[in-house]
Amino acid sequence: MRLFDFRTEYRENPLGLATKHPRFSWKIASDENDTVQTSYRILVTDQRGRETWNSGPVQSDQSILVPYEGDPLEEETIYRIQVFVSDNHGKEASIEGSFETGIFDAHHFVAKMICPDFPSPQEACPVFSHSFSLRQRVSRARLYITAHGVYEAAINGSAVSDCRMAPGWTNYRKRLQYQIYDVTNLLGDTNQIQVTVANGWYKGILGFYCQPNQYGDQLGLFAELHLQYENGDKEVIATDENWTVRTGQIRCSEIYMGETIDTDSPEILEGSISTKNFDSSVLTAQEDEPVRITERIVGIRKITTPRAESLIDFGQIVTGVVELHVKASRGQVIRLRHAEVLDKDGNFYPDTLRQAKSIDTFICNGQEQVLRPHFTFHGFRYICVEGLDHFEPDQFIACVTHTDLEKTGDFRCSAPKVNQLQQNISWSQRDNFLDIPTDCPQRDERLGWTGDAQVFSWTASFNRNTALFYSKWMRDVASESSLEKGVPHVVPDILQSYSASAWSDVAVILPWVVYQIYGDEGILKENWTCMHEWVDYISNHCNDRGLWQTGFQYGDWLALDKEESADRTGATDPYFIANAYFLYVTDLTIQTADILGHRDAGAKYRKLYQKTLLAFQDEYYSNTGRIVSETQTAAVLSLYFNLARSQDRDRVLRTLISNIERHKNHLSTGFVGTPYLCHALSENGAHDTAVSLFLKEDYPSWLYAVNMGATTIWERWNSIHPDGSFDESGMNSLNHYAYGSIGDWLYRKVAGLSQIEPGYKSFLVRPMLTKGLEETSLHFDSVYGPIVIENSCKLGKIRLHVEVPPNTHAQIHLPEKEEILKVGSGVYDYEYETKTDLSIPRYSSDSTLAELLAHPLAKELFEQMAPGMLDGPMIQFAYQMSVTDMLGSAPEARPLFETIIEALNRSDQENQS
Ligand code: RAM
Repeated sequence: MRLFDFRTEYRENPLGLATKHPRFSWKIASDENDTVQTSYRILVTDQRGRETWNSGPVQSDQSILVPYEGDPLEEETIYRIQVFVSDNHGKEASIEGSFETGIFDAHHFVAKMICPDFPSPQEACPVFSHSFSLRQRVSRARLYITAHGVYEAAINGSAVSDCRMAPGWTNYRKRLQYQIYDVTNLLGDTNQIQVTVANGWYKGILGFYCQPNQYGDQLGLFAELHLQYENGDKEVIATDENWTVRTGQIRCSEIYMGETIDTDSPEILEGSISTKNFDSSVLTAQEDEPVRITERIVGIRKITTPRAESLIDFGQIVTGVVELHVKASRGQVIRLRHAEVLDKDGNFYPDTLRQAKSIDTFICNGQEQVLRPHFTFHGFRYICVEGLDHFEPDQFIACVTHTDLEKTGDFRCSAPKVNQLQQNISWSQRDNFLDIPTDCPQRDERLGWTGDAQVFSWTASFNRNTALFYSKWMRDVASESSLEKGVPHVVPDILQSYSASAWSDVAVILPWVVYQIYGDEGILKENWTCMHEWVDYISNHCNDRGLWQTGFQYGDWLALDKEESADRTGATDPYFIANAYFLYVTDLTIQTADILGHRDAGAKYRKLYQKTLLAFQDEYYSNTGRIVSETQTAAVLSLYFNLARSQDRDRVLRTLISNIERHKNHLSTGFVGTPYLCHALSENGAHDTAVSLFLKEDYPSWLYAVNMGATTIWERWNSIHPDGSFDESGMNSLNHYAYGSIGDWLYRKVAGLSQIEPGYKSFLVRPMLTKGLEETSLHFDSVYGPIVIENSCKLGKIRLHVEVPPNTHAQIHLPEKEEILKVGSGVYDYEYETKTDLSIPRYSSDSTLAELLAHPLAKELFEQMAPGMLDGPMIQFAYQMSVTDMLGSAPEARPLFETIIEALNRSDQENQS
């Protein structure tokens, strides 16, 4: 037995920790099966070697999020943690880690928020600086720093970190994150600290109306350098009136609009420092992983468009900035414009960006230069290069930028297009997790739309570890929600619109998802007020029958079933959705009350649930089980949220299936129905229908976009039409993760992993055989360790490989078997015979005659069975027709075609085996 991956509050040996009871987690590896932790002991010592906590042996299998319960922690102190574990096989192991505390009480900061004053209004970014010398040798130096705006800091010319867009975006009125950097190695005897501050989200242009100054019209910097000298003395160097400020090379910078950097001879203006009132109680230590450049993609090709534009293609839609390597003449102006896509003629098409200009401008200095914008980001695959005559693709590097979350999950299968879809989902997540979960990264929006975040949260949390990211953002949500107004549509809230179902329901759903995936009860505790107040808000707005039927709703946003009316909310009654979600979040609130031990609240919400459910069933289902809105989404919510009366479930399922059939086996759902559509089918005995609509390749479907060359998830099912023209809606992002929520179904149903107990302490393994996917595999790094499920069903054999981490249990449902195997940790392999064939035959009645004839046996078969037919005078007109279309005018040929199709598929299969 061995312990690995020791974490404190999800981080490895964190710095600047501001929690007084940090929680410790570790993972267990073992060669023996059925390993369970039987006890642990935790020992914490401070930097002077003093023991601050000895938990003593604790008989417990808890190996995640064990809270510190020793002496009060001191500020700015390094602690060492040792964990000793015994297991049920009598084995012992230990692991150690450390953490360093920061500042617990923001009132201990002494710095002032300093502002730049220039003789005239300036667009150029202020560069603050301060020089200082050290009294003697420093043993430890920590920089605490934040800004009104976004900043980058350097000491003696070296960047203090690789973090970007710090301090991130929060509701600055109530919460402002500061960062903590170890800068010990950057210091010399005499030093200069320099900090550039740009508008960012604080003062920059934001929202559809491109409004500046959302939080204030004055940039600011707040920093403290905490020095510990080797002799034990301490010194604090803090921002105050003694700092200086001037303008620098960055002439202007806006998130939406782009940045201009003049490296030639910009006019440098000296300013003076003033201070502004600042309430330091809003300060909070960085709560999640920072934004970083996580990947660098070199330009893959140069394109000259029909309009003679010179472009670079990076082959992938990304979020970030482009770094240019160039030697141009002094004063030469190079402009990079950004776009996600080319139009159908192959020209540069920046229209999906709407008013976000996304233009970076560099003024060169005549030397070899590496130029990269600092305080902006764009969503793009292509750039248009202006002002440079000769260049090669490898001079341009797309720097992929997002919150640096650990990758935890992957789904792969034997169908390349589905793998591409999975990759597109993963890219849209990376591209939109930039400090907050955004709807899209490219246009004049990039906002924390709560509905988008909510529907994608399960999928996101399979793909990457979202625990800290969502915990941070939920604090933002809670900080802007109230019983009176409800929950905002976007967080941070710059729209001042509140309370729409499926969007505002984020208040309950997101903490629930984090709890389920990471077993973190802390997020439930922290959000309890916001969760139940949202339910109370709805309940306060219900009519006397107990239903919520007033106010604005987004309905089933962008559903196709009402496309003709240009109404974006779809055909499902928006109040059906509102009340369905009301019931769903009330149920989650009841479960949360039980977990947290709020018995009175539990009873109160149970009563509310019962009353609402009856009113809902009365209002929205007929006596014979017919739903008032016979849409896919209404049926899906009825089934998935378990709302229909039990005797009506069959009818609701039939409604769903016949609706799908009416759409020729296609979906018609929007943001609200899509995440659960395939789940509802698979859970109710209609997995084949789910699979058939999932694998559709024509519009509307997930694979339609894949076939159209998408590298991310589109906002609309028809963002790009088959002829390459665009949906003209003016709201047409090619990088919107909401429909990527299908990822959850791939993980949970197709690959077959669901948590039974939170954190996957126990879990269900139940891969569902899926026609068209002969092999599936899932890897998921749970908080207990890696879970693996690999399944194949081909050539008459089912094989299943399962890895169950120590200290967990699994229930394995083997495909096509009745019994449930209950297992402890270990590696399990199963192999048995099956008659099921998951391969999709190549030929069907959708094949064209030309496709049939491409098979080497086809001509011979036609000649044997219908001599002379292929020589007929009209036959060349039929080559591009599908078999179904041909049979329309010649039904008597059906047996002929059926026999030939079967023979060709059989021959394919024989060749394969
Ligand atoms: C759009 C956003 C988002 C959606 C809202 C309702 O502007 O892009 O995806 O949630 O509208």
